[in-house]
Amino acid sequence: MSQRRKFIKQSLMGSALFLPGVASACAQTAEKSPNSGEKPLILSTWNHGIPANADAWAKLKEGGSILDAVEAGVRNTELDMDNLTVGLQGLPDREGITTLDASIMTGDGSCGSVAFVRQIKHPISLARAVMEKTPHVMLAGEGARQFAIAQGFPLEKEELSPKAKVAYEEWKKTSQYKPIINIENHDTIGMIGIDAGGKLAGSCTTSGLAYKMHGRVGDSPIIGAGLYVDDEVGAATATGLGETIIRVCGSFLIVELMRQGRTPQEACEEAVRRLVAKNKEGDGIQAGFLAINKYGEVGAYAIRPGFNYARATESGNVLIDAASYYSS
Ligand code: SD4
Repeated sequence: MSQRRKFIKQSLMGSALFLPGVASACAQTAEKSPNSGEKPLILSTWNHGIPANADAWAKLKEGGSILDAVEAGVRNTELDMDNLTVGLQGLPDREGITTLDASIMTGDGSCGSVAFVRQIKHPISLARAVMEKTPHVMLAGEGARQFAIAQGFPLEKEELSPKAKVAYEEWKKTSQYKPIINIENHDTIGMIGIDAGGKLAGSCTTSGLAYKMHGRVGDSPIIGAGLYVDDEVGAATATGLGETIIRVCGSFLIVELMRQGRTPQEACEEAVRRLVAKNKEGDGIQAGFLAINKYGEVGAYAIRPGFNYARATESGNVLIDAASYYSS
């Protein structure tokens, strides 16, 4: 068993919430309760969120800011060779080139992102550099790569990871362009966190849709789609078929619904309803949202079953199944 898998297993076994049914039930009731929030709190998408949360938590505990924490957390996933949807080991586009998208944001409105970037191992740190060292929010493609070089980021050799290479060779046999996402292929990490004092930050990083058109950019680097954070209200992040999330400005929508008084859970559910109504992609699609409000209450909801998230607080780091719009 790999270290990562072992860690996940241990984390689950150490928790009272490790039975999926129990976990969902607890999440449901806890999320509806107005006084259930816990701070600090780190949430992230999918089961690789467990080790990512652990790194984010460690960063907070050693005195890092919530921004440092959400950057450190997803850097873990960017190096995870088993994850084919994040980092340079991710599945390539149709041309066989892996291109990455990432964004980072803090609750005061500061944000940075990179899109369609190549050869950079930690696009989340490049997104942070865009936020902190340029007057811009977003850099894309060759410009992002040039900026990375200027900032001293090492340029990695452009070659597919062993697992991605096998998968790409297999895909090329039919070259079928069918953007199924999050049923067979998922794993983007979106992370949102709140510190003990109520400051919020979030991060999101992905290699995007497998076998996408060269140049395709998803929701993850788009502020308001894949990620949105506002200290006055809360934060949200998204995973799933980016086109569907961009159409409803998913993360911004959730934060605005919370601003109008919805709980994080109600806001995520409304965003999924909106997404289903506005998208004609048909049956096979998946997208999921995670949200927290400034009190540390949590929401999570997806189009269909299978979406889970990791939640780290002082009481542990646990994996929770999200509820969904469709039952299958
Ligand atoms: C994208 N939202 O590029 C990303 C993909 C994803 O889990 O979330 N995969 O559309």
